[in-house]
Amino acid sequence: MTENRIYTAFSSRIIESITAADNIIIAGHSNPDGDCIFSQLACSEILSSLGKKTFLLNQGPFDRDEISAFAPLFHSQVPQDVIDTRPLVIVVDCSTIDRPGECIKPLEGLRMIVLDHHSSGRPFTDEDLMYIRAESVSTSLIVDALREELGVPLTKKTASYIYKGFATDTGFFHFISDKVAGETLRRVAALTDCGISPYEIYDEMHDGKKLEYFRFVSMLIQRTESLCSGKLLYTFQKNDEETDGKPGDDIYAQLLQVENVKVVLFFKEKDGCVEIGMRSKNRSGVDIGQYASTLGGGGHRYAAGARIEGSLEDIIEKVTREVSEISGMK
Ligand SMILES: [Mn+2]
Repeated sequence: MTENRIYTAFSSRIIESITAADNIIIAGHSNPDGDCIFSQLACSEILSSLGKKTFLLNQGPFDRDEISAFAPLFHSQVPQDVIDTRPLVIVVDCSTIDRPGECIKPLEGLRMIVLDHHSSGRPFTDEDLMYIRAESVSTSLIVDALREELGVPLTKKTASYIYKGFATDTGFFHFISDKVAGETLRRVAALTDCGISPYEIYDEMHDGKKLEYFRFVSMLIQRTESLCSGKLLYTFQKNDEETDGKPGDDIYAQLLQVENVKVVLFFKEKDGCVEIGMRSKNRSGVDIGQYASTLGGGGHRYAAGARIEGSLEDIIEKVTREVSEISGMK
């Protein structure tokens, strides 16, 4: 057996807190993605099998196709009678206390465990209640490591959730650095040994999009601007331009293949704010997560986001100027 480098042991306080708890709230970030939702669902399956009563907390919106069907399983706030039981709280895929949104506020003061893989953030619980592994490609694989440590066998349903979280954050086996590939894929192989079908899961998570959606994506790609001799590409979506689905992932997937590109930015105007999705290319030398944190956002080395107030034009000007000043972009 090859050594476990990423998923080293959980602290005894984490294990003891879970063992002792009867009621457990599992919270994730607002505007959730597949890794967040499927990590929450997997965590709930695992803890339920130990006889725990779980409560899934996520304020949504569940507007991504691959997660929308699961919305009815989640609550957007915690009723007082649940808080009164002094439940344990497990927060997944969040690097700061504000990521879950308003719904987490009434839970401050309860014991919180944090399971996360973001490289930047601000700690919001005791050190020995945090299990943060920036090298883990998804939070769902951290949940899988917790399952293993708790001695809970994999079921097909749990394996499917963990795989979906993994697939979301790696862009289906794309974003996996050499350093962690072996340990990561051995864990994924154990999931497929449970009888899940990678092919079916891919189709389940992608099929059913409207042709109109792809016409919209192509319009956004059409208006892409190229800066820094093609090293920086960006496009934008205005307030009055609506579409079903989230074009970001399809835009990054295409534009990151353009020759010489190092960074792709996607600006989305929304309610007086601008959401900025940022991706940098593997081996580009650009840590876009580090830059996102200077805007109050967060993420990973190659994938990050931020949300700032201001006009679309001003923010495009500021962010493209600052990104082009990052070393290696000129
Ligand atoms: Mn994640």
